[in-house]
Amino acid sequence: MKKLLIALSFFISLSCPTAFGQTLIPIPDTLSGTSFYLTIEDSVTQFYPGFSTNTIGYNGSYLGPTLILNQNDIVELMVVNQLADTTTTHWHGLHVHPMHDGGPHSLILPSETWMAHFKVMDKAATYWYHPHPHGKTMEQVVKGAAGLIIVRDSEEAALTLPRTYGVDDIPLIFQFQTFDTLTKQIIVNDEFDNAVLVNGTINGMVNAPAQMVRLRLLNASSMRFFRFGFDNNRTFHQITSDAGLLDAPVALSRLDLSPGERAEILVDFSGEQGDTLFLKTYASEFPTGYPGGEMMMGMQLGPLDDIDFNVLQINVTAPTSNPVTTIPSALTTNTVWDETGVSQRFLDLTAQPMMSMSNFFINGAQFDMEVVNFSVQQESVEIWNIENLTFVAHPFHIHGNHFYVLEKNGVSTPLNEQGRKDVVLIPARSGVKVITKYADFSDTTMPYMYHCHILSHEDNGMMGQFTVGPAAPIMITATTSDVSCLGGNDGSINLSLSGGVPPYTFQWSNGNTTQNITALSASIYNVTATDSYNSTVDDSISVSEPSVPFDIGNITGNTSPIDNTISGYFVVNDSQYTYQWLVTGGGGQIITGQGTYGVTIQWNGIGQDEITVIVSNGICSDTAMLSTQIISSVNDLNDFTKLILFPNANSRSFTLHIETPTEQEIQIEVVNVFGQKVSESLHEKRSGTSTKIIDLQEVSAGIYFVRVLLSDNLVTRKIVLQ
Ligand SMILES: [Cu+2]
Repeated sequence: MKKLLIALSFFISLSCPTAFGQTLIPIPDTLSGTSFYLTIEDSVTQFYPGFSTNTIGYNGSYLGPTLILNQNDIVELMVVNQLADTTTTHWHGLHVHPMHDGGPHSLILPSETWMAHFKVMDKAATYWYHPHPHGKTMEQVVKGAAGLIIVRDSEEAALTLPRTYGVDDIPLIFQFQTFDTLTKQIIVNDEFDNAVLVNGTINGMVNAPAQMVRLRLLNASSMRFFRFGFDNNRTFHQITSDAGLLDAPVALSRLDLSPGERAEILVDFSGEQGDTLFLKTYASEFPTGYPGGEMMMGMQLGPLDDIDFNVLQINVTAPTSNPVTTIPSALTTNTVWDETGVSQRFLDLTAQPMMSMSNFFINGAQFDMEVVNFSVQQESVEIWNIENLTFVAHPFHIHGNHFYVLEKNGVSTPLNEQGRKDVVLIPARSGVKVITKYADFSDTTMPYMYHCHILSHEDNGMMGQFTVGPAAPIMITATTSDVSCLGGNDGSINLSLSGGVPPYTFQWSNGNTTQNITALSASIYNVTATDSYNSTVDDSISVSEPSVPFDIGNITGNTSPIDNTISGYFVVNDSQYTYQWLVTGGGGQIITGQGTYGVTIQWNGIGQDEITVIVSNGICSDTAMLSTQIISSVNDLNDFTKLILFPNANSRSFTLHIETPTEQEIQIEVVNVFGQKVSESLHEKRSGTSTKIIDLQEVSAGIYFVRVLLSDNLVTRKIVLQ
């Protein structure tokens, strides 16, 4: 019944021509320079006369200022969080280091300030910024937290194009919204959207001079797509895709924009002074499954779905004194990376059950903050094959870099999507191929995000994260007695030696290890090192006759509180004797045979210990000593307290993400393996989700532990500084 009422009131307003275009839309203020200050705050906005609607804005009550960035400038952007909730601010489409990307890991607590700084490496186009806190993105964005970013560069500046902001270069932020019919409050639910706002205005109008005008279009909706066109079906020209100029203007009468996508178009109003026209959305023309059109099996969800209607009135006014009247024939040259031989990545988008509108997956998994789904190698070109197995179209966004769409739905990409993109619309039961290359910002711990830009899908798990690994991840070196691997990521790496029987497999972590190979008989061996991201390096080594009967090599202390294990190995090159290894205080084990034996000791003590491992065959023996300190045992981890480090290793500046269910006095300190403090202790009261940036620039390389002492327990994480 409620849905019918919403639909009814909408049709009444549509049928009454005076209901449209009574309010001039505001043109967002601009901020320019190299230092930008944004304050995100709770506010109220009047969308309907007499109604105060609760909203969120940047530097204002709804939406935010347009940031004007110049290519090659080094900029800093300060974001002050005046919300009662945590937030983040993501620079959508910009090519920046993941630490400055503003994804879900860069939380800004209430009353705190976050600063991003980066060199503007992007090409001239229209980008945007919005919150990205996991699970809360939709609520904060639909309540109004979004703004445009315009990047300018010399290439675009050399073209004859309209670029007087707000006059012949008009920014337009389009949003479907759900307003409560009685209270006019924004309802955080995108299924029944009943209004369209342009720059925060319902039934808005804009003045445009009688000349060539550039419109910068952003679909900032949570879910619905637009199929833009004019009421007289006039031709217009698209000049940019999301992240840069197209090769040449593309003549269109319809333009689809899914959430997150941007396009700049040129519309020629020459000679039309005094005319009034409308920009419309033609949702009745959408293929099945496009949100806003006809959903599966003829289902219509919201009152505005599957119909064509006006979204913006345009009043053509007098031309300016020096109008642009032409359209350039060429704009730029987009060079797509060569596809031959590049690695392929496969992602599929699914829903469970099949017809679900709220339970989404990528490669069968929902987003987990603590799982990095994969790594791409810096400098390597990749093709991402993204298959949409659902009955709903999804806009797919990848952070930190642009891509080119190679293929859509099995056919070549439409001309107007052949430029730089960062969101690609994937129709229902269809697939796309995009090609990308992460040439910069290798960071094996701080991830970038990829996700559906339908905000309710993203918040409900249709998101993943990946890191950019170093360009040359693993180096293998060998002597007659040792083989070493250096590099790779922080996960475990397998090194297998084949050519001998049996093959030898070693595990190592933190990107480097040296393994003793004196037990191997003389031969040439193949070495394959594979890290946890499946980066593989092949090499071969030559081993001469071993010089010692056996050797305990490199027993290393692993004082991780997760498993409290100490591991090492020894090798044996004859089978005549019985070998025994003993650990002081830890029991022993009888081993016979020939080969390489791993030693793993479960160590339950807490505190500093000297551990001695002796391997003996009754004739000779070898001893390894290990000094270790176990900071905490696994039992100390409080189920209700989570401590996450981003990056979690090898970085001298990282963020602690702390979750505590109740307010607690927290002490944070960093200690070395002997328990000595290497940084000042911090005592703070914390509750809920909070973050703390730890900076260890002055600390020398080595293994350290971050200890967070709460009132009744201790949580510890190991870090390795290189
Ligand atoms: Cu989606």
